[in-house]
Amino acid sequence: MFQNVIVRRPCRAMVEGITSNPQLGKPDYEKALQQHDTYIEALKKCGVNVTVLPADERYPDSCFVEDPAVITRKCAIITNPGAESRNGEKDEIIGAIREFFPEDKIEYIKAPGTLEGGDVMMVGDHFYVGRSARTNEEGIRQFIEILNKHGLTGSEVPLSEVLHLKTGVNYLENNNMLVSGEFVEKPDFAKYNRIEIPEEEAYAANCIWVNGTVIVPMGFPAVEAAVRNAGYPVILVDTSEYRKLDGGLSCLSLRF
Ligand code: CIR
Repeated sequence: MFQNVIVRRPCRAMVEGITSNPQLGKPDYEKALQQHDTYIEALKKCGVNVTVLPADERYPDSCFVEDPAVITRKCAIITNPGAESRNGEKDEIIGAIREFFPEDKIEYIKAPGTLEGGDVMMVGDHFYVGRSARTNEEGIRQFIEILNKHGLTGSEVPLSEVLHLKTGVNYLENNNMLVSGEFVEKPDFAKYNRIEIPEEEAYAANCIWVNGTVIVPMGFPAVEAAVRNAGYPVILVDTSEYRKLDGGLSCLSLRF
């Protein structure tokens, strides 16, 4: 169960955020704020306390708080984001982490290691880590060493197509996993009950389980139906403005 969630309000500079999909257009800031409100409401309905950090205009992508930190049951890990324009976000998330973790439970990924939280998927006490354009071999080595120190385990999953691991695969607890694209056939995930996402709805592989409920992006009927069929209550949240920056539901929060 999760008790807490940390989010950060999107900033006006988000229109300059990194994107691999410029053809979707720039995000509409007012709409993004409304969608963020709805996202926070959905989380609250799932019974978590939500800490809302203020917008930070220096970092266009800073609403995607999942990337500068990873929070486990045992410790918090401040990452070292591989995207240069985002790297400084790690220094801005520490204050919020310190509200919940003592100093000896806060760990750091250090250069030359890079790692972004979007590449980390938690399955109980095991963490899958995507080796991506943002997360390198040394970052993964440090991360797994930290996990082991705290009695947790981790393993590397090479990526070839997607930005982050959780762009294409997400764990819904109870052995259920949403998989799309390159993750459908990965042996790493063969032991799970894989719910395969049709290619045209691949964006919606990024759903989040929060205390029994699954939050699903709005506008992806096949994924919504599949998640309901798996037995979960569903809350839909429109994330259209975040999608324009390659961001989804998981990217917008730290859940612990
Ligand atoms: C980026 O490229 O870093 C942002 N525009 C999107 C980050 C998405 N975060 C995530 O998947 N965890």
